[in-house]
Amino acid sequence: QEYTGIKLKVLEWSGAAKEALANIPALEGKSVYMVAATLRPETMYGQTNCFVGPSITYGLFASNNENEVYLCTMRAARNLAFQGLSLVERNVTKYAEIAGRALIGTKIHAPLSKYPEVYVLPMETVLATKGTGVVTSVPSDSPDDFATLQDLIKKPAYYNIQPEWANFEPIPIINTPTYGNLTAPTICKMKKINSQKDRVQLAEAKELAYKEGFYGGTMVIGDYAGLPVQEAKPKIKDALINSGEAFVYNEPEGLVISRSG
Ligand code: ZZB
Repeated sequence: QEYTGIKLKVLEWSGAAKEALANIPALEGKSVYMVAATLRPETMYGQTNCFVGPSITYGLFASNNENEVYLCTMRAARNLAFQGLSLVERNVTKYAEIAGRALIGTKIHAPLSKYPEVYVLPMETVLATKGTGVVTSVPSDSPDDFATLQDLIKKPAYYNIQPEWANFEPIPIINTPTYGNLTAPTICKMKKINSQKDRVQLAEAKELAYKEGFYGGTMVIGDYAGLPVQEAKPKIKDALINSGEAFVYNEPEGLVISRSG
């Protein structure tokens, strides 16, 4: 699976992260980027936050750029090391470890987003076994992201967040013939999805949103406004990579053990 690794620059750590990462000399003077794996680089204009799994353990790793440190799961760091993106080829250099829970409330800059500063928020369903364990959130076009944000907005105290961290409206970025310019909110409404816990409906919603966005979508924001998503997608991906805000991140296919041979 080929993803785009989006670099979300840490602007200000949450209180808990500040404490956990104090007194680590290797981090001094360096920029830390949370790395999010996405299949939809053309949606980066609509980022409203980033999600981490509260009980997932993340690491801060030396990258191939001496001024930059990457934050992701250990598993992803190993993949990065085999793709020439670590300090030492094929080797992982870990500076620190931190729980997802401690990252919540960290302020980040998400490239291309209409909102210059957004926050790290919790999502129960982030998989540690996929991508980087960091998920960038586009509620306009991802039903999972929209449903999770609705949960957080309804129960900020329960989820241990400040209401203002989730107070970012979905941004219209892609128009589709069937669902208009807020595809995910529209599908969630049609399917009566009320929470991130509605797993079955959300899986169907995701499938619909992917198909409709890719085959029927037209960009309504950014340098490629007016272009079909199919044409804009590779151009936006290349622009992000050329500006140093993203890189190609490959995920090896899971090992399939065949019983037949
Ligand atoms: C931004 C985005 C915008 C995404 C969108 C989707 C959509 P897939 O298809 O199952 O491989 N993702 C990435 N890593 C994880 C993880 N560890 N746990 C949970 N979710 C993860 O899923 C790939 C997508 O799932 C990625 O692309 C990411 O969210 C999320 F408008 O990035 B995406 C209709 C979907 N729209």
